[in-house]
Amino acid sequence: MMAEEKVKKQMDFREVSTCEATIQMLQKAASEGFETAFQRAADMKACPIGADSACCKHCFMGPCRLNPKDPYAKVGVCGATIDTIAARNFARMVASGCAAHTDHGMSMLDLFREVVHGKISDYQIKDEEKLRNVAASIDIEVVGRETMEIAKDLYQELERTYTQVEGEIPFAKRVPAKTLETWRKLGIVPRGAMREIMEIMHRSHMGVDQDYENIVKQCSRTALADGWGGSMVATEISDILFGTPKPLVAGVNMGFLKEEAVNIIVHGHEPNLFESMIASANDPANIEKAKAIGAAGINLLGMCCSGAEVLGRHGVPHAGNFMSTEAVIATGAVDAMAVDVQCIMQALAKMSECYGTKFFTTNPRAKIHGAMHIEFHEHTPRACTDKVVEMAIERFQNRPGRVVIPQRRDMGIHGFSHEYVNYMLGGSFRGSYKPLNDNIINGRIRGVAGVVGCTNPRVRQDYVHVELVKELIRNNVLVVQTGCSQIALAKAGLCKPDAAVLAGDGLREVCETVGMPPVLSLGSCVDNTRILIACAEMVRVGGLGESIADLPVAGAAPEYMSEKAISIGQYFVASGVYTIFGVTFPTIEGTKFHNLLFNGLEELGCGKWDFAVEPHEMARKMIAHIDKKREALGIMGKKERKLFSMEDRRAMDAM
Ligand code: BF8
Ligand code: SF4
Repeated sequence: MMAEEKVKKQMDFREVSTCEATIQMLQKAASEGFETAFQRAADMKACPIGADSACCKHCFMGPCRLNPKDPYAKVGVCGATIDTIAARNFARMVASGCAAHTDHGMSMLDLFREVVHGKISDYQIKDEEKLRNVAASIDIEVVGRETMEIAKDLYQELERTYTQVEGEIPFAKRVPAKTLETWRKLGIVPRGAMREIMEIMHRSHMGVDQDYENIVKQCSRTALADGWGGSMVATEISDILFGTPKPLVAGVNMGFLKEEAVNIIVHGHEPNLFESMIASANDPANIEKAKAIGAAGINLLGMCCSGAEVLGRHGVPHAGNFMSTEAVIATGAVDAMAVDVQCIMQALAKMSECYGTKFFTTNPRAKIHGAMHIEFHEHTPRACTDKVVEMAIERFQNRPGRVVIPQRRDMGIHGFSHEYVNYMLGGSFRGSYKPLNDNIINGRIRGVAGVVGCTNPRVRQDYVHVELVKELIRNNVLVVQTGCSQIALAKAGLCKPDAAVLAGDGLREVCETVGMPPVLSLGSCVDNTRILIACAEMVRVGGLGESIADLPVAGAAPEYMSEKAISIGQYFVASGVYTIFGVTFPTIEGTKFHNLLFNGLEELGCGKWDFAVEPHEMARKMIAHIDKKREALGIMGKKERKLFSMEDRRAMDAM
C-alpha cells in the first residue's frame, strides 16, 4: 500500500468508538498499516436499496430492485410488490437467526444426551436442582425419582423442540395462558424448529407465499421456535451442565491481558468449548509447561457471547465485545484465539497473521480460510483445548512484536439468572417476583427494559448502549442485559452497585436496599430467554395484567448487526414486548409491511417493533410505552408521584 494511501485511511477512532482500549488499539493497528472493520465500513457505504430491503434475489429472473423512495412504483419481474419482497427478506433473516440459535441449542442437547447416557466423562450434570425445576416446568414427574431418570425424560421431551412435526413445543407450557391463547388464535405456536425453518424457507421461495401478512405469521412462529425453543434449550441445558449463574464480581476489558502470561482468548458462542478450555488452562501440567518457558502462567479470557456466559458463570474475565475482536489482536499479547461459531469476522484470520497470533477454528460448521482447524469433539474435548494451549505457549516463546496492553479493567457484578432475581428480591426462604411486581406497582420501579445485542461499526461503539441505559435508569427503569450490550455497560461501570447513584430515586432505593446494581447482566444472546421467563413469572405472580403484552416492559437492540437479532426481536414482539432497534431497519416507512410490524401486530395482541437511532429518543419511546402500559394497568400513580420525565430533565438542563 502506498504511504499516501495509508494517510488517507487514517481516521479519528474517537468518532467511531467510545471504548478507550479499543480506540487505543485501533490507532496502533492503523499506525502499523492494518485496517479494521471501522475503516472498511467507512470505505463501503451501505447499499441504500438493500438497507431498505427493497431488492430481491430469490430467483434468476432478477435480481430486482425497487425504488425505496417510491416503493409502490414498480414490482419485480414476477410481479412481487415491495411488501412481499421486504417480508420475504425479513423471513429469511428470521430463519437464519433462528437456525443459528437452535443449532447452538441442539449442540448443547447433543452433549446432554451423551452425558445422560453415560457416554461422556468430561462433562457432568452440575445443577441437579435446575434439572428438576426445568423438568417439572414441562410436567415431567420429579418427586421420588432418580436424577438420571428425570434427565433421560427431559432429553426426550426437549428433543421435540427440534424434531416435532405436529403439536406445540415443550416450553410452550411456560407461556402465560393468555399469551398462549393469542398465539393459538393466530396460529403461531411453534411445532418444532426444524419444521418451522423448513416451512419459512419454502414460503419465501419465488412464487410461494406472496401475502405479507401470512409471511409475518410464519416469521412469528419461527422466531418463537427460537425464543421459547432452541435458545431456551441452550440456556437451560447449559445451566444444568455447567451451573446456573449466581452473582459474582468479575472484570471486563483488555487490561486483563497479562504481558507476562500466555494469553488465550475464546471467542464465539458455545460454552462446551469454553468449559474445556478452562480445564486445560487450569491443568497443572499445562501451567508447568508455560512456566518452563518463562511465562507467569496461562491467562484465559472470553469475548462475545460465550465470553459473556463464562463471565457470569465462572468469573472468567471478558476482553471486549464484537467490535473489539480485531482491536484486541493488535495488542500483540494474544497468543492464541480459539473460535467456534457466530460473529467471527473473517478478517480475524488476517489480523492474527499480522500480529503472529495463533488463530484456531474448532467447529466443523465454521472453518475460516487462513485459520488452523483443530476440531473440537465433546467426547474428547481436551484433545482440542490442550492443543490450543500448547500452540499458545509456543507463540509466547516467539512473540514477534511489541506488546501493548491498554490498562483498563472494569469490575462489576455479573451472573444474574432469572432464578437469582427471584431469590434476591424474594429472600432465600420464599423466592418470588412479588417484590419486583410490588415495586413496579408502587412506582419505585417504573418498568423493566431489556437492552441487548451487538455493536456495529455503522454506529459509535458502545455509545448508544451506554447513553440509552443511563437514561432508562435515571427514569427508574430497571435494566436487564445480555450479549455485547452488557459488556458495553460493564466497561462503563454500570454493573456495579454504586451505579445506583445514577438511578432515579425509586430505583436507587430498591437497588440500595437489595444491594444490586441498576443494570443486571444475564449472559449471552441465547440467555435472552431468561428475560422471557422473568416476564412469564411477572405475569404469574400477578398485579401486572394477564399476558406479557400487559407488562410495563420494553426491549432494545440499539447497535445490532446480526440476523440473530432480528429473530430475537421478532420473538419478543410475538411474545408481547415492545421492541426498538437502532442503526437501520429493513423496511420502508409507510409500506403495509412496515405498518404491520410497527402497529398491526400490537392490535393482534402481540408487541410491536419500533426504530430510533439517537439514544435519548430511543429511551423516550421506551418510557412512553412503559407509561402507556402503566396507565392501562391503572398504576400510573398520583400526579406528584409522576417520575422524572424527559421533558423535566430537558427543562432542568436548560436552567
Ligand atoms: O450472539 S450480541 S455481536 S456476539 S449477535 Fe454477536 Fe451480536 Fe455480540 Fe453473541 Ni449476539
Ligand atoms: Fe425478481 Fe420476483 Fe425473482 Fe424476486 S422472485 S428476483 S422479485 S422476479
